[in-house]
Amino acid sequence: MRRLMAALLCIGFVSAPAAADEVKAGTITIADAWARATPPAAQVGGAYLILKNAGSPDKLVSASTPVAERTEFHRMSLEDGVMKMRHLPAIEVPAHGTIELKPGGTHLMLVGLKQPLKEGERFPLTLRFERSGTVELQVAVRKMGASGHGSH
Ligand SMILES: [Cu+2]
Repeated sequence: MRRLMAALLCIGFVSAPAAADEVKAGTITIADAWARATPPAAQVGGAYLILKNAGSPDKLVSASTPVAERTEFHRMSLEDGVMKMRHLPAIEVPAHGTIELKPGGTHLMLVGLKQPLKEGERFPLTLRFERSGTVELQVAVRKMGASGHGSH
């Protein structure tokens, strides 16, 4: 298993800093998938993307990547002046709606990072939708920003 993971990492990481392409799964288009570069000892990282649905209501029910032990859905929101993070069981994508996962909002949380996310690299991410099925895409790693996952 460990060897398989290592092989996946080797295939997944290529030096291609260009913007991630759009990928389709059923009625869903996934665009602009990116993750924030992490410091060397980081255990978690945030990943973001845009989901556009051209059809019936759907749900993102799971996500996984070889670079982390698991991928969770989180939502950050300001409540009574305090930033709170909630764990979501799934991310709803309304009919003919667009959902933007972004820093400070709903995001994918890569938990148990197996290596730092380095600017300019890419890694594979698999998304599974309730109706639209499963799709693998590449996530572009961008530089560490000022606003981020401070509350983790
Ligand atoms: Cu989070």
